[in-house]
Amino acid sequence: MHMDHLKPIPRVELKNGDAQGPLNNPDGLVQSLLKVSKHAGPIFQFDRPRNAAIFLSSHRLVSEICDENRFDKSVSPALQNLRPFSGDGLFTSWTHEPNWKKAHHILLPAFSLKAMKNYHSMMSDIAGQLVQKWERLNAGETVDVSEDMTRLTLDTIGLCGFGYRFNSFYRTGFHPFIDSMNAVLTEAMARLVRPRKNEKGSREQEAEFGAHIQSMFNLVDRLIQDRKQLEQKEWPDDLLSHMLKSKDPETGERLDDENIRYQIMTFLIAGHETTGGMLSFALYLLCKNRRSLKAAREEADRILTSRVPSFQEVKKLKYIPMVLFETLRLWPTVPVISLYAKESEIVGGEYAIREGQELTVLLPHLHRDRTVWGEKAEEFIPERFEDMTAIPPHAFKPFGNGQRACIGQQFALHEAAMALSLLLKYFDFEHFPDYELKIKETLSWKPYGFKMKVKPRRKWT
Ligand code: MNH
Repeated sequence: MHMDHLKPIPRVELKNGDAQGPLNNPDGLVQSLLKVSKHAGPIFQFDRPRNAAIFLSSHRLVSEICDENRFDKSVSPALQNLRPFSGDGLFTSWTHEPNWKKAHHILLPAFSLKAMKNYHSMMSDIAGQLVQKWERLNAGETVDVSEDMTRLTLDTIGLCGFGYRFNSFYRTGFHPFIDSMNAVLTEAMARLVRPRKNEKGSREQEAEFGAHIQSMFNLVDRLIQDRKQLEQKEWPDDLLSHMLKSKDPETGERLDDENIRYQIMTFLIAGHETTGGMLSFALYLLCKNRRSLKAAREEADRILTSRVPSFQEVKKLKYIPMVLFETLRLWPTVPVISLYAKESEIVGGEYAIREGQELTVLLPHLHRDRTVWGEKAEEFIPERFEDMTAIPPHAFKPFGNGQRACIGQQFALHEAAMALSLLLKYFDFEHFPDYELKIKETLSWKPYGFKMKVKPRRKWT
C-alpha cells in the first residue's frame, strides 16, 4: 500500500458555542449538510465526535463504497432514534441481526412484481378516492399537494399492508395514528441535535414520546390480533397475512408477533411519506416543465382506456415512470444513506478510512454530479431515463444500495405511476407561478406549501 498517496479528509469546523453549530437546524439537517458540502467538497468530516460520519457526494467516491464486499448499511444515529418504535424491523436493523435476514427472506415474495397484481385493485380503490375528491372541489378551491399525496400513500399502504382503511380522504386533519407518527418522527429527529446528555429532552417530552408510541402499538397489535381471530381462508392477500403465514425458507421459522409489529410500523413509516413526497415533487416539476407535462399527459390519455387502469396498462406506461425517476434524481425523498467500512480501507486511492467508520452519501449531490449528468445536471429531463442501462452503476441511488436497498421500490413505482397517470388524465393543473420550492424535512423530503388548482378535463363518475 502506498501510504504516501494518502490525503487528509477535509475537516469542517463546527463553530458556535452549541453542540451542533450549523447543523443545529432540526427543520433541515440534510439541507444544512448540503450547504456545508458545497464549500467543503465531495468528501468531508466535522471536527467533533458527535458528527463522526464522513460525508460523500461525488460519483467517483460513492461508487467505490457501494461495494458490498467492503461496506454495509450503517444504522446511523438518525435510524437508531427510530428503534423505540421500529425496533429490528427491516429498515432499522443491522444486516447481522438475525431478524433482518429472516424478514428479508419472508417478505421478498410479498414485494415481487407478481404480488403487485394483488395490490393493484386496492391501489386503484384509493387512487379513485383522490380523483373523486378533486373532481368534487368547487371552482377556485386549491389543494395542498403534499397533504393529498400523503393521504393517498398512507391509505394505500394501510389497505395493501394490513387491510386497514385510514380513510384519510374523509377527514379534514389526519388519522390519530399519523399525528402520533409525525410527533415521534419529529422527536426522533430533534434528539439528533440536542446535547447528548439531554438527548431525550424534558421529562414531559420523553413521556409524550412514549405515549405516542404506545398508542401506535395499540392499533398495530389490534390489527394483528383481529387478523388471527379470522379463519385463515378469510384472510385478504396483504402483507400482514403474508407475514403471519410464511416461513423463512432457510430456517423454517416464522416472524414473531413483536417483529411483525415492528415491520408494520416500518412499512407505515417507510412506505408512505417517501412515495407521497415523490408524487408531490413530480407534480411540482411537471407544472414547471410544460413540455414534459404535455408528453406525460399524452401518454396517460393514450394508454388508460377505461375509468380504472388495469395492471397491464400501468405496466405499459413508459414516460411517466421516467418522470418519476427524474423526480427522484433531483429530489430524492430519502436524501441520505449511510454505510460503514467492514475493515480499514483506502477510498478513492487517497483517503484512509478506519474499520467501522460511518460514511454518509448525500444523494442530492450525487444525483447532480456533472461528470455523470453533464452540464444540464440541474435541469428536469426525464428522457435521461429512456435507456436505464446507459446510466453508470451507482450514479442513481434513490432506493439505496445492494441487498439493503428498498424492498418497496416496485410497490412505490406502481402506485405512483397509476396515481400520476390518473391525475394527468382527469385534471388540468394550475399552479401558482410565484411559489418558490420549499422543502419540509422529516425523515424524508416533501415540498412544503405547494398548492394547485385542479380543473376536471373529463368526468370520472
Ligand atoms: Mn423504501 C429502504 C427509499 C418506498 C419500505 N427505501 C429504503 C432505502 C431507501 C428507500 C433509500 C434504503 C435506506 C438505507 O440504506 O438506510 N423507499 C424509498 C423511496 C421510496 C420508498 C425513495 C418511494 C419513492 N419503501 C417504500 C415503500 C415501502 C418501503 C412503498 C414499503 C411498502 N424501504 C422500505 C423498507 C426498507 C426500505 C422495508 C428497508 C429494506 C431493508 O433494508 O431490508
